[in-house]
Amino acid sequence: MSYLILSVLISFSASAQKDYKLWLQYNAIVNSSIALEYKNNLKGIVVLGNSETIKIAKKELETGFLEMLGNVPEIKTALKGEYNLIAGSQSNLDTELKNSLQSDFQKLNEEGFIIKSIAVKNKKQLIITGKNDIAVLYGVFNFLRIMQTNKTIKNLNIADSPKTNIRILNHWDNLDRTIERGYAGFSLWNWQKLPDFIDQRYIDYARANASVGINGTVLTNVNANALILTPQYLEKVEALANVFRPYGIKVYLTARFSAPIEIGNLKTADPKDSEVIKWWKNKASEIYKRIPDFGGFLVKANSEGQPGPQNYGRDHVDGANMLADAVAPFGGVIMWRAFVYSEHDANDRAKQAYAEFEPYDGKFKENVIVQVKNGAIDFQPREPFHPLFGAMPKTPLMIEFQITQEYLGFSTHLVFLPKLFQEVLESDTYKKGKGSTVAKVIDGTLHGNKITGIAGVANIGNDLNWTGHPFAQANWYGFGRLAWNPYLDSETIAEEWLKCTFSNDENFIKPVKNMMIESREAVVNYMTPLGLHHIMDTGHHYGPGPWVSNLSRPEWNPTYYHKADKNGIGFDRSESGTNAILQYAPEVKAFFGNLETCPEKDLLWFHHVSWDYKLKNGETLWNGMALKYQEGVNQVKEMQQVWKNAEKYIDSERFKEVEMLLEIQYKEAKWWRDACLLYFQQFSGKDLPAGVEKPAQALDYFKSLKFPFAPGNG
Ligand code: BDP
Repeated sequence: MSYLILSVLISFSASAQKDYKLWLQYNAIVNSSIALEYKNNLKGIVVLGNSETIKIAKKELETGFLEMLGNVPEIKTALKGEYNLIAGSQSNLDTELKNSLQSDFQKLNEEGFIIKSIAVKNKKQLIITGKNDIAVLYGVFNFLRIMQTNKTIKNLNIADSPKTNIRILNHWDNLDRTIERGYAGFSLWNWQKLPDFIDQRYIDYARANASVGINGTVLTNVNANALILTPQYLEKVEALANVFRPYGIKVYLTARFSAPIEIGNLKTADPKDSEVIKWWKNKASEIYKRIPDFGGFLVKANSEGQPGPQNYGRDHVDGANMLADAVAPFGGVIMWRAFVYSEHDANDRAKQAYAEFEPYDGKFKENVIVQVKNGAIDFQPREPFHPLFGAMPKTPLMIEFQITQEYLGFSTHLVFLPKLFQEVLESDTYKKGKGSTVAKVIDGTLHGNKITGIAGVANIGNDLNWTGHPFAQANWYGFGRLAWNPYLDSETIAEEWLKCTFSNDENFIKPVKNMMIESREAVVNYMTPLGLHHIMDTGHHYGPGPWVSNLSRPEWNPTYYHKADKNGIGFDRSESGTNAILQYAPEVKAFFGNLETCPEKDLLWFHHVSWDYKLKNGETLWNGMALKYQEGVNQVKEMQQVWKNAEKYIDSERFKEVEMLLEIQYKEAKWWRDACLLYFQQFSGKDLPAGVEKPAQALDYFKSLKFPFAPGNG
């Protein structure tokens, strides 16, 4: 273990150390034949190059070997003998090596790596390389994951490049260190002590991100504060950028559109005003002087009260392009969010972003990428894919997932999100015929876009375990893995993560992996089954609130979304309703629009159906819905059992943490079931079917619950 990391961890208890180390546990390898294989085939380490990044790669290898195998192979300064692990970039390899790897290098992009068993002058070696040192670092982390997951290294032949360019965390961190929708403590960024005090956490954060290939971070909340753009703060941002750079991580900031007024003393922020244009140009060059590899800006404009170009009679294209011009000379990008909807628009909220943005296709500058949430409403436990995917062929679109669990039980509920992410990425938009998946839209292969990206709203705070729930670490990890390769299977991700985080024992892996995979459907079942959505309590979104109907903005009320009445329940977005389905390709429209073909998991998203509507299994809608709520509760009970059985395979501290959290999750799942069923029962007028437990309290009790201090709500 590196001295720096060791020194920060030494004061922690053993459990905190494990929690803190995330998926980089580097547990000693207990499988003796695998350990022997590694020892016999890796007798020396040759690291080529001398950059900060290469030093990190070297240290990581040393740490990995020491912890997993008990000793570090001989560190060599030149290639001598055989059975060496060689790590270095293309330009640092000798001609023979370079030539023998020529065709492999051709397969790689700038960040891709090669891990390959080769023979040099008839001597066996294992090489980790890429076109630059960051690629080598990615290769080293990948190699260490091979060791962590106890895979054989015989005949390794990997050439792996990330499929997206911008793989980025969006921190919704405020300058006072509160985190909007954050459930894992306060912000990591200690603005008061920066730039002079470099918290070890910044380094460990960068290391964790690099280990899964995340290469960007937006430090500040999309509901932005202009102060971050003042010299006083930029100096601090610069210090963070300096820490992150050797790990391949670029820093981005959110730009408050009205900053020219607030910190620039201008009278307007009109994107067509020459003073405003000049102000942003100067601001950009000021930033790039400090941070030459600054990534660019993320902008939330004219959304939920944020200022934007529309305040001046301009549109999103005007705003985005003006900022794009300011950062273009320095290679920066503008990530412009399409999360827009308005209380003055009587249209179905699910239709508004498409209606506004689709006509802008082809009008943005080259260095603008439009950031679209995975679904048309707002990070629900389940949403059909956003209709904008595939609908703007001439505009790069990046997808925005929420890793922090605003609508999925905060950091108390165990929910494995890669399952959700995968469902969206695999969805077929049909915009260019069958197989036009969301993954192909965002990796640029469908429309040939130059810039591509995936963003995840971070679930990270200064809790000892980073993410509040030990299993929420898997969502950070899984986001990174999917950002690198949006075609990865969530089961593979779960398995990797479990092995790297807890144990390689199959008796542990199998049931716990299944538990993770099932956990997503469990939360859908006990919160919003059959296509229900946005029925969380208001503001903080903690717990159920299907009864809320008194908010000033209609589309903030849960009653707007479920539309329960005596006749039935669900939001009619079919042709007979808001016709939101028209925003999808004809094949998808037909599929969702027809009750026969609409998947039941999305039923109430697209249709208003009667309480007696017959589900495919023969149950009435009311009975089927009640049984789904019960199933969700039962699934959590089963998760508890699986976890109990896992006790002997892991450390008692993390076992206990998860055990306690699952108990809360079980209680809250029952709360959701009881509150929602009692509320909807007022409309259905029907008894609960056999098999559904009777509520423990009356509806008024659930309605009376108030949580003024629920976290993450500003
Ligand atoms: C909603 C959150 C809100 C965010 C907003 C956004 O409730 O806190 O500011 O999304 O994405 O989910 O801009």
